[in-house]
Formats: sequence, C-alpha cells, structure tokens
Amino acid sequence: MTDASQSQFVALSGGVGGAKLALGLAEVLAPEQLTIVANTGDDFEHLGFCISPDLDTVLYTLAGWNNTAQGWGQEGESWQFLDALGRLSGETWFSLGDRDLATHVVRTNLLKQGHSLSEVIAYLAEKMNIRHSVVPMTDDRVSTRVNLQSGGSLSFQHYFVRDRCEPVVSGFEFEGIDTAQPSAGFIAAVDRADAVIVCPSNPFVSVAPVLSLPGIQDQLADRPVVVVSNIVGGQALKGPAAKMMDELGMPTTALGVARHYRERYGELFDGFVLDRQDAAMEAEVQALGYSTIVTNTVMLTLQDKTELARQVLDFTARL
Ligand code: FO1
Repeated sequence: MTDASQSQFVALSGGVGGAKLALGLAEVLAPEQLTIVANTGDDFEHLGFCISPDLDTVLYTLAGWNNTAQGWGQEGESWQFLDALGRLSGETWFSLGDRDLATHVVRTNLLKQGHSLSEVIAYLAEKMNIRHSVVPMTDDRVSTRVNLQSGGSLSFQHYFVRDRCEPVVSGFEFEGIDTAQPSAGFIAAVDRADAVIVCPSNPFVSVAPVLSLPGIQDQLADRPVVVVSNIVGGQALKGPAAKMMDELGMPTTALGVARHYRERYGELFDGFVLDRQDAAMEAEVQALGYSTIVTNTVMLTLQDKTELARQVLDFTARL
C-alpha cells in the first residue's frame, strides 16, 4: 500500500476554476508531492509582451496575489498604464493592470534572453514564494484558434476577451501542437505520479491543448486519472464552456462533459467527480465506465477548496 504522505500528484489546470482546486491541493499536499501543469494555449504576444494567462492565474492564486472578484490578474490592481495607453489611442481591449504588467515585462525579458518558459515560471514562482511546482504544459509555442460557425477563425484572446465569447463556435485548433514537446517538468511529474487530477477547467480550450501534446495520452494511460466536472447544475461556474457545449450540439450537463471526455479520449479517465447538484446523473456517468464520487465542487471559500482537494485525493487512492 502507498503511504499517502509520500504519494505524488499532477494537477492539470486552465485558469480560474483549475487554479482554485490547485490551491486546495497545495494546501493539503507537501511541495514535493504536487506539480501543477497549466495550459499555455491561451498564451499570446500583445503590445510586445509575452502573456501567459493561465500560468499567471495559477501563480497569483497560489501566491495569494489573485484578484478574486475578476478571476484573472492581481488584487489591488491599478490601471494607469491602460488609461495612458487609451489616451494615445493604443489597443486597450486586453486589460493589462500596472502590477500585472511587471510580470509580463519580467517574462518577456527573460524569454528574450533565451530562458525557457519553464525557467521563467520557476523564477516567478520563487519570487512569489510559491513552494509547489508550477510548470507550463510546453516550452514551445502553441496557440489556440477558435473556429466559427460563420466561417473563419479567431485567435483565442480575440474570441475570449475582445469579442466577449459572442461568436458561435464550431471547433478548436491548437496551432503548433504537432511539433510541440511536453515540458520536461510535465513529463517528469507524470512519470513519478501516483495519480493525475484534471481540474474543473474548460474541456475544449484548457484541458484539450494539454492532452493534445504528442505522447501525453500514452504517458497518462497507466496512471489513475480523475476529472472534476467543470459543469455544475447545467452551468459553467466561470467562462464560456456551457455556451461552447451548446453551440457544439452537446447537452450542457456534467453527463455531457463525461460523455465528451469518453468520446475524445477513450478510457483515459478513470474517475469522474460530480457536484451534489448533479447527483441524479451519477448512474449514467458510471454507465460510461467511470468510477464516481459526488461532493461539493463549488469552491467559494478556502475550506471548499481544501475539502474538495481532500475528497479528490481520497478518490484517487481508491481507484
Ligand atoms: N480576461 C478578460 O475577460 N478581460 C481582460 O481584459 C483580460 C486581461 C488579462 C490580462 C492578463 C491575464 O493574465 C489575463 C487576462 N484575462 C482577461 C484573462 C485571460 O484572457 C484568460 O485567457 C482567461 O481567463 C481564460 O483562461
């Protein structure tokens, strides 16, 4: 039997929802037991800065620097730079706060000097006194594109922020994914992992880029993998996941998420975590071949996050 205090875990995360569970896991696991791998498909270059939204959301959340009301960016933010930029008729559709800007300046300079994104994130994490490992899914450039039912496609941030997720989607592509390599930190963490936790993140634009990296699904295949539903009571707690599911012709339910993961990744996921509001779907999720637990997955307080983390960790031990 494995000693739970020695077990190793990998958490796959997108932005806000994923970072909440990542924080819960970091509260209950020692630094050497947890690696958080963040999606980089949302990354882009803007105004000359290299921006990594999901990595920054995870870092700020673990550091206690995050803006909880907004979901992204830093607490106590000011917007002098953005205001000044607007006065000069610069591009202001993507809100870069003054504090947040410092992160982008540091990252951009270090990348320009030849450091990898993994090195930059480790450096930023150290400056933020984060003791758990946070790694990008890849050090290579992968860019999510959103295909539209009206024809054509948009870069992710143009779809998400500039166009407020209004265009109707028909699918997603991850430019650069075929030649991207999972980061060394990601590969090593999965290698030693006793279990992998897929946080409650968007299946199409947060989880899919991570799992589309060459070789990753094969590497995960012999590990217990548990996914926490990102849809609760028919709604995404944050972001456009429910709207996307609807536009792609899927039922916007936890069962719809469970079915999507089965159709896309076969037997890769062993366990599925449902919220109490969706308890009535448990039997149908089990009929898809998942082990299940039903618990509170709505993480409003730190206690909600740590309690869900404990439940998920106990669940992985039973698989
Ligand atoms: N999300 C928004 O909805 N509006 C913004 O203006 C915005 C700015 C922004 C700046 C830095 C950063 O790291 C994230 C930012 N986000 C913003 C969130 C971002 O677009 C993420 O990709 C989403 O949170 C999806 O995970």
